[in-house]
Amino acid sequence: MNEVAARHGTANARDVDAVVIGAGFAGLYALHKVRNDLGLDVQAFEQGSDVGGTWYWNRYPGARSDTEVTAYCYSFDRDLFDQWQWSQRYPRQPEILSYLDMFADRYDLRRSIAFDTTVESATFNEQTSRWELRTDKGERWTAQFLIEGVGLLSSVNLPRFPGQDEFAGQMYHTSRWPHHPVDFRGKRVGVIGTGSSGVQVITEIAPAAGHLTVFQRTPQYIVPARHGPLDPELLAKIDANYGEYWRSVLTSITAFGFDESAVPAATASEEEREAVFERQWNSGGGFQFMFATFSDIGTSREANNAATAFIRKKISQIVTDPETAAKLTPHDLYAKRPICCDDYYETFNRDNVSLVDVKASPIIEITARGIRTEDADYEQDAIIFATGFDAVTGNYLKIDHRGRSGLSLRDKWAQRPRTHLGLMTAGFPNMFMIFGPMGPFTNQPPAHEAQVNWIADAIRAVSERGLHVIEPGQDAEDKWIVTCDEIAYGTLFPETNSWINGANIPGKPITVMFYMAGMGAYMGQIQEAADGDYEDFLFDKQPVGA
Ligand code: N01
Repeated sequence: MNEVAARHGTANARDVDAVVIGAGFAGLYALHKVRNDLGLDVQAFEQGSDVGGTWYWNRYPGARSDTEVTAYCYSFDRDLFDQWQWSQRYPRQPEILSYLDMFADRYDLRRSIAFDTTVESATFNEQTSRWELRTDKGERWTAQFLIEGVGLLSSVNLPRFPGQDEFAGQMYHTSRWPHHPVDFRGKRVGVIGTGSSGVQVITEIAPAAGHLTVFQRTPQYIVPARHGPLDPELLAKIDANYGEYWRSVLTSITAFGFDESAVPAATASEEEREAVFERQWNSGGGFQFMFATFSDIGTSREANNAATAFIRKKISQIVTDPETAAKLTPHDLYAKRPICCDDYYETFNRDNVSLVDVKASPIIEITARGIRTEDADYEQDAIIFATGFDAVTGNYLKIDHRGRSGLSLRDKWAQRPRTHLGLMTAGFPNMFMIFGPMGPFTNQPPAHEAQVNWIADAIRAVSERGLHVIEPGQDAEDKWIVTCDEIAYGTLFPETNSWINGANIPGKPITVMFYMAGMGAYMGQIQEAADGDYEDFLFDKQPVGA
């Protein structure tokens, strides 16, 4: 028995080269990359009972991608891209889950994944330079490399209202939806929350529900998605020039695969602006409305005002009851993660749908019979929480990470999360994050691939040098934080509160959590870090006697 292992309680631990946490889009690709391409011995852990991550958990009615699916998939395997036939422009959750199922089978990934398993702690042992992990099953593992794809939007935010446990009906959270169909026909259903999840579930169940009451705290700008079949012309274009398509995704701002505008709104006349917004409204897409119309909606107050005035006008035209229209109309900036959904405002013209403004009259308790606000009681048979996530940092901080000298990640990130390139954090050697804080604010699958490729190259660089450990220098991390802050404060996003800056979770630090300069610029940054021979990083050899 290794003395060090005995001292650290890892005598019965199983040793692997790398551990991957998470089996969603990011974790599956990481597992494939480091096990099948690099040839490492890898163990993956996943809390769910199967693969899928976000798409495993978010099974609520109406759940679907709002990214054009040609950019919401893996790019590295051209045959896979050609063989998999997506049915729609924005596929529904079951279709995306089937895709990830198929991906896991195609690369024989399941045999390396322990499902229904939560990693509770990860401790870096400085004597062995290995991570020691403990799972909720009481198992212990050690690994040289730790790769975490734990999900940007995965840690559930379930507010606690007084009396919640007394409710006699059914309660659901969109992100922990049962695996069996839920029948809302004829039922009185209350939905709390009107973000991306809320608007999808609201529009989907409204036709079936007996009565649907929407409890809205903050109105949002919601543009149509325009669901429909995939555009054959787009497919033909990608087919003819596959490499060029993905290069354009990776050099764009959003990585969504659409043509982004280079035209500032101020260069267009009011009539031209109207025409551009109208065209986009009719062709659909939330990120498209923000980034394909004009180049500066997210950075110029005037451009932003033009966009919001257009959407406000649409709300007033669509919603027939002026009081409901007024409640649905936002007056703040359009600077949150954009939302798109078909028939959202139209849904409030239905006789069986009503809207309650819970900012004006807050929810004070949940009773056995329903939801009580300051002004009224709303009896419900079912309540759906569409209240989102402790985003970006939530799942990282659930794991008790201890880096060098026992440094706790929770302590290190107490004021704000700190990383270098969204990939690593100083003092936590060989620990890689996929979509960690201060990563790019973009469509995720292409960014996951880019980050995992970078991680695989970094692991290769460690072994090619005959060394054992890589970690970011403190200076590099400090500079990255300043860079992220400067870029974010050059946009309008910090001026609104949402999960993007942590403001949706009471007590969470409100701070910049993304690199907001876009995918192309981010690719430049991570390539520079590797091409510059990792000069921002520290390497170390394996301790003698380990
Ligand atoms: O969560 P959210 P989400 N009392 O945080 C309200 C991705 N996603 O799950 O705005 C009353 O956006 C809260 O109100 P307010 C996507 O990136 C993508 O909808 O804080 N209300 C808000 O209305 C998205 O941005 C898709 O005042 C409370 C809502 O709950 C991200 O996930 C689909 C409350 C939460 O909205 C998060 O979206 C779904 C309380 N105590 C999700 N607490 C696609 O289409 C919270 N709220 C791809």
